[in-house]
Amino acid sequence: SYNRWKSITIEEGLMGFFDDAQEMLDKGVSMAKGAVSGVAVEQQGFVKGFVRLCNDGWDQGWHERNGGNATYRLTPEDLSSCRSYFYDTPSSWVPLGLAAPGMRCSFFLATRAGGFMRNVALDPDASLGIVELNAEGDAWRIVWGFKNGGMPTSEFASHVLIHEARAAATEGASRVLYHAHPVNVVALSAVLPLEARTFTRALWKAMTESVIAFPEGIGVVPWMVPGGPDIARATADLMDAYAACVWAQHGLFCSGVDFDATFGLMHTVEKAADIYVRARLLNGGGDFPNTIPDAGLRAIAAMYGFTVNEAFLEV
Ligand code: 2HA
Ligand code: ZN
Repeated sequence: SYNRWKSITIEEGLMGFFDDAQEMLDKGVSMAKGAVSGVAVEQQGFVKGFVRLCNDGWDQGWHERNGGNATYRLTPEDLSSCRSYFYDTPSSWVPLGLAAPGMRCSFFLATRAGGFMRNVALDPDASLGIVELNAEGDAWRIVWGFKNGGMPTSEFASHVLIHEARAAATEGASRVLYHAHPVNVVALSAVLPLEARTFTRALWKAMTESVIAFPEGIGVVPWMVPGGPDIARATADLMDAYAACVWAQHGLFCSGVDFDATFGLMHTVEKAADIYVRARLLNGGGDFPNTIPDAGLRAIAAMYGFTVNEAFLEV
């Protein structure tokens, strides 16, 4: 046949064996643990979406070294399709350092403390884990992943408290939290007054898409020590009102109903910051003459039928 001389790679040659072996392994796990879905945790849609977000963030240059972290709050359906793969014996309970009673008994997929975003796709069950919150919402334990000894991100307390705030603000719709270190947002925090209105107006007026992506504006937390309960409370207080919040001299926190919305928000805020920074540089560092007028921002909202935060517009 004409296929006779078709060349294949060594990997394609090996794949046949690999598929058979994988199928047997999967069956073994399912039978041993009584799986209902038969779809391993790594193959679940929400885990694939999470891994893709981490990898895309790395590709964007937002995650030097162990910079950045992410969490996803599981739905009841996610939980029932994964539960059979959870550890027979979870880790012991670890205090969260604060209480988020609104998040009691929730399960979160989380990046690993000290993990590098560039490695997540290579090794999801070591780079990621699923963590359960106790009935008081003040302690967690590992039920899946963090293979070879690991624990959730150093910002886990922030994540849980912000999830609580965002879930309350969105009637439970918000599920994804993503923290990154995008260069232009951090650079802007060196020169702009560290408050929500100034930051929001700079980004809204520099790029048309901004007001559509974050019509409520973005919050700004002044520089604080990361990883502790104080920055967690300060951020959660602001993200009551905003889906995104800048950490001065550090990075950006974004939330959303799914991975696309959350990644897209991070991307849009950073792109607007990039344009703003370039425009100031082109103009010798100062304010530049051509920006979207406030009436124009109102007109975009009217045309597309959303509400813009009037407190950040001039009358
Ligand atoms: O996960 O980005 O803020 C590492 C960090 C801490
Ligand atoms: Zn950080």
